[in-house]
Amino acid sequence: MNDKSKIPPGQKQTDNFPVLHVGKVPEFDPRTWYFKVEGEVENPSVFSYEEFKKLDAVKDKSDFHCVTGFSILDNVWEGVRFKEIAKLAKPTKKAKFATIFCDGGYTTSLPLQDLMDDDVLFAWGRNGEELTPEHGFPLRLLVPKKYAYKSAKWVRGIRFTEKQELGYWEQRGYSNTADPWTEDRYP
Ligand SMILES: Nc1nc2c(c(=O)[nH]1)N[C@H]1C(S)=C(S)[C@@H](COP(=O)(O)O)O[C@H]1N2
Ligand SMILES: [Mo]
Repeated sequence: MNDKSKIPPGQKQTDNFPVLHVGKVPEFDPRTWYFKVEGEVENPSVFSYEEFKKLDAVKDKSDFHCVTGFSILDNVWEGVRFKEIAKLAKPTKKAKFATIFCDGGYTTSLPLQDLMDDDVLFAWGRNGEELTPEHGFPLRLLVPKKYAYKSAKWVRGIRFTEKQELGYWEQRGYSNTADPWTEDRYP
């Protein structure tokens, strides 16, 4: 479906799902995989794969905008909301940002305010199917309101912080606000 009102300026809609990342797709072993929550929280924790999959999951439809210019509308993601994990972790009063870290060293970070939105998910499924490894299986972040370099693949944990730690692309000159509607591509 073509819905021009949902395509931000300078973007083109695509119906396929391009694969884009730096480095190689990491190996996944459900017996050794874990998800770590650390930093400015009252309850630091480590979830096994089995434990993570038992958290309250939701389905949420949202759009995906890559800074290189493609947009994919109406993806139905399945996973756990960021705010569900924050509820368990209990960020301290000092916590204002979170860094999402991934297998292979990729990172991104956002103000907690943005991450607490209902559409921010740690997802394992899209449109009724399990994500492929290339698209981030077993777990990727989705931050639909931001350019997709904030939607980190192969996520292994969250670090709540008082000050923002710039992410991989943000350190390399991409906009830290990353708002597709105002074309925050570069600073
Ligand atoms: N771990 C990791 N996550 C990543 C990236 C990456 O290089 N490494 N690239 C980002 C960028 S720039 C984009 S556009 C999307 C692409 O996601 P896709 O390959 O599922 O389309 O992943 C994001 N997440
Ligand atoms: Mo991207």
